Amino acid sequence: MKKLVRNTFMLAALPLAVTAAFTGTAAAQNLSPERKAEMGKVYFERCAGCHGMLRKGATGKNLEPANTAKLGQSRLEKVLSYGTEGGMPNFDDILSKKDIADLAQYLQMPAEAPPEYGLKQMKADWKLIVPVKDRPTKKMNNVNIENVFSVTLRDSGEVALIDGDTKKIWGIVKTGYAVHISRISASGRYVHVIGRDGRYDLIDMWTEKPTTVATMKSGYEARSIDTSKYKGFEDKYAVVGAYWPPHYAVLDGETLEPLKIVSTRGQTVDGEYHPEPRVASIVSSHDKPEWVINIKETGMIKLVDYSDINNLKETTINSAKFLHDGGWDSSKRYFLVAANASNKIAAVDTKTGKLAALVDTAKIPHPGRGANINHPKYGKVWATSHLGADVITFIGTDPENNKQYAWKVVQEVKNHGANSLFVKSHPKSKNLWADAPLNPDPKLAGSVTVYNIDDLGNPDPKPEVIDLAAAANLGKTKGLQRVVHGEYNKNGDEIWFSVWTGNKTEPSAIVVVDDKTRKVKTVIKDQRLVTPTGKFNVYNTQHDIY
Ligand code: DHE
Repeated sequence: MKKLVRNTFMLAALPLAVTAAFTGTAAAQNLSPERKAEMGKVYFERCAGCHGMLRKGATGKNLEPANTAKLGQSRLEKVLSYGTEGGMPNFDDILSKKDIADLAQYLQMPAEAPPEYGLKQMKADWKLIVPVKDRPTKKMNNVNIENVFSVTLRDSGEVALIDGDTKKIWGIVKTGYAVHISRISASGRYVHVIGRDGRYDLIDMWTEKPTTVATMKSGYEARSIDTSKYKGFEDKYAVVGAYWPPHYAVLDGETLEPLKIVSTRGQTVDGEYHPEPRVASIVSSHDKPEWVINIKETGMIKLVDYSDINNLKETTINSAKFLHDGGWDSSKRYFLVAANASNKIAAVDTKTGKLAALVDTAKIPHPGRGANINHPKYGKVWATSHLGADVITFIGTDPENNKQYAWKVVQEVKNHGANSLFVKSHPKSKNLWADAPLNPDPKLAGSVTVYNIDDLGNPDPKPEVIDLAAAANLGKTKGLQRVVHGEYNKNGDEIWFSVWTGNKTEPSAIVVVDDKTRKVKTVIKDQRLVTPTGKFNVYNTQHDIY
C-alpha cells in the first residue's frame, strides 16, 4: 500500500480516513484492493462533486450499482471517455484507457460512506499560525490589494495572488487540493480559500507577501465559504459548507477557530430522507447578520442569522432539489440560485425571508454568481448560462419597477456551445460574456461568446465568438484548452479568462481582454501558473459586484 501511495498522483490529496473507506469490504469484483482504492480516489476527485459520495446523484445521475449495472461496462466506458451532451465532461484527455475501464468497473460496485468528522476533531486539526496580536496593524506592502486576483491553481493545491495592475504574480500560497473558491473578508484584508478536500486557509494581504495566518479542516470535501459582512460583524465570523460530512460550520473570522457545526442531513422538499444533503453555495448578506446557505440535495435554502450563534436561528425555505451556485441581483435583496438538475432558478427574497419565485429554465443552469445587466427592453435582469443547453437565459429581477418581467425568463440568446459554466458582466461594462469550457469540442471549449448589452433589445442580437485559447498561443497540448471563468478587474475595463489545460504537466495561461475593444491585452504565462481555473478580484468579490 505504501508503494501505491507514493505512485498515485492524487493520493496525497485525500485524508487517510477516506482512503480507508475506499478500500473497504465491498466485493472487489475484478479490481485488486489497491486498484479499487485508486479508483475510489479518482471518483472522489473527478466524479463525487456531481454524483455525490454515496452516488445518489445530483448535478450528475444516480450511479448506484442498480443503475450502473444496467448501463454495463462498455456504455460506462464510452460515457466516461467522451462525455454527454447533458453536461457530463469527457475524461479521455486526462485518464488513461485502463483508468477509464477500471473506473467503469468501480462504478458497478456498491458505494461506501466515508467517516464522520465532528467538532472535537475539527478543533484538534485547526492551526492558528499567526495570532491576531502578532499581525501587522497597517498594510506592509505597496500592492493595490483591491485589484489583486486570487487565482485557483487547481492541480498544484495553491492559489496565486496576482497584482491586477502589473499582471505580476505577487505570491503563491500553498492551500488544500483544488481550491474551489476564494472569498474576501468584509474589511478587504483577508482572502478565505476553501480546498475541495475541505482544507480552509486564511491569507493575510497586509503582510509584505501574502501569508497564511490560519488553517482548518472543515470535513473531507467542501466547496463553499463566506464571511460575516453586516455592519458591526465585519470579519467577526466565517462560515464553511461541507459536502462530506454534510454540514456547515461557523468559525472565528480572524483565526478560523471552529465554533459550531450544524448538520444538514434531513428531509428533501419531497419529504424523503436524504443521508447526504451537501452544502452548495453560501452568500453573506450586506443588509442583515445573515448567510444564505443552499442545501443541494434537499432543495432547502437556509437563512442563518449569526447575530447570536449560541441560539442560532435558521429560516428554512423550500425551493427545488439540487441547489448549486448563484448570486445576488443588483439590489442585493434577492439571491438567485440554480436548482440545476431540476432545471430551475430559485429566487429568495432576503428582506421577507421567503421564496420570491421558482423559475423554469433550459437544461442545467450554471450561473457561477450570474451576471446583472440593465437590459434595454426588460430593465434589470440577471443572466445564467447552462451546462445542458447552448443558451444564455435572462430573468427579470425588478418587481418594483418592472413587475410584468419579474421572475420570468424574458429572453434566451444563443451561447456558442452547451457545457457552459460561467457568465460575467460588470456595472461599468457594455458586454456580457459566457464560456463553454466543458464542451467536448476543442474549438467551443476554447472560445467565449460576447454580447453587446445594447444589442439585446434587437430581435436577433448578434454575438461575437472569440477563440481565446488560440490567442493564448500555448501550442499543441494533450489536454483540451478550456477557457473558463471570466472575472473583471476592479475598474471593470478588463476581463480575465483562464486557459485551463486540465493537465498539470502542460502549460496554462490567463488571458486578459480589454473589455472595450475585446482585444487581448496581455497573456499571463508563467510556469508557476498550474491549471488556473477560478479567479476572484478582491474588490468585486468583497462587494459582490457581478
Ligand atoms: Fe465549482 C463555484 C461545486 C466543478 C470552478 N462550484 C461552485 C459552487 C459550488 C460548486 C457549490 C458555489 C460556491 C459558492 O458560491 O459558495 N463545482 C462544484 C461541484 O460540485 C462540481 C460540479 C464538481 C466537483 O467535483 O467539484 C464543480 N467547479 C467545478 C470545476 O470543475 C471547475 C470548473 C474547476 C475547478 O477549479 O474545480 C469549478 N466552481 C468553480 C468556480 C466557482 C465555482 C470558479 C466560483 C464561481 C464564482 O464566480 O463565484
